[in-house]
Amino acid sequence: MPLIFFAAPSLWPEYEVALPAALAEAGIEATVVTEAPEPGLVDYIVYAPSAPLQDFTPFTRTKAVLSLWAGVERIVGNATLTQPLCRMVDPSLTEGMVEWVAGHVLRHHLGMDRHIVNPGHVWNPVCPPLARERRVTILGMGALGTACAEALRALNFPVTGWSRTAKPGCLHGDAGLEAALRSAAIVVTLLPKTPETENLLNAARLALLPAGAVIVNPGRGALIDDAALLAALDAGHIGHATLDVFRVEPLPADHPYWSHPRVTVTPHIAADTRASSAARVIVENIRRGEAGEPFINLVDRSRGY
Ligand code: NDP
Ligand code: OXD
Repeated sequence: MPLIFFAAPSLWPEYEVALPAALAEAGIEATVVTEAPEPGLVDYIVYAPSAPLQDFTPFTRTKAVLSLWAGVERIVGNATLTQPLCRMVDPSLTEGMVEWVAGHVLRHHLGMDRHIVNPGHVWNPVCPPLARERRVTILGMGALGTACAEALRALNFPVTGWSRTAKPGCLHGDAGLEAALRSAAIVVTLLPKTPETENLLNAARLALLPAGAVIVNPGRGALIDDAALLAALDAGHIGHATLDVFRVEPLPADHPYWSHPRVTVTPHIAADTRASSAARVIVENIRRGEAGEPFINLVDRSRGY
């Protein structure tokens, strides 16, 4: 019977029903513990960045570390973590991200703010263009970027995708990035944080965007050079930035993003990992581990995501 160490105590109240239920559904008998057990006996570790566990060396028998988060930048570089690391790819998380991205893209596309906040009661009949006339660029065409692209295309937005590797219908490389930015009315960043993506949207790249372009970032704060973004907003080159993720979270009270009139801050809520569906993803990997099948959602350490 596998021993599972649920190493994120603050999340246990959400998972204490969901995880046993998913194990029972899969017909897996397992012992789940939340207190640090004898490390040499642990088969699987369920992990979130809030977990105090940092040294994985003693977990000699552990078959996989299963992350409750999609982004693994806070654990992927841990030199003591030599066990397979799987990240969270979950239909409910994807669904949440699609809704958040579509909502914020539509807000900017339709100019909703003009009518929602209109203290002067100004009759200002500015009709938005059709979605088909507004190109959205998505940087990062993985699980989340691909689903967002599909939803936005269903609304008629022309979507340009950009990713690290070449794939059909998707740009890549520096020239691809330049083309993707030059044509974007709205940019959605859904990249992982890695050494290659840090400060990807720097002053030079922001300057490639057409004047008035909008940035929507539910990826990671470090993808954007904050000072360069603030300068581009102040210069009027960037029309608005809707930001869900930040270098420091919670965003410090004195951060200029809070008070900038053309920045919307949301508190890292774009896509939550929901216990009932995430537990099934975790359990599927435990099933695979026990059956000797390859894990899903395995992180490639050399790529960092
Ligand atoms: P995936 O790993 O499925 O996709 C990542 C995408 O980024 C891939 O298309 C990949 O390219 C691309 N990419 C990675 N590095 C580079 C690079 N150097 N240059 C160009 N493209 C690159 O991740 P997900 O879609 O599941 O998640 C994306 C990110 O979203 C997470 O890492 C996390 O940071 C964030 N997130 C935020 C949440 C929130 O609530 N705000 C919730 C969940 C996730 P390729 O396809 O070629 O590999
Ligand atoms: C995640 C996140 O990576 O919530 O899962 O940002």
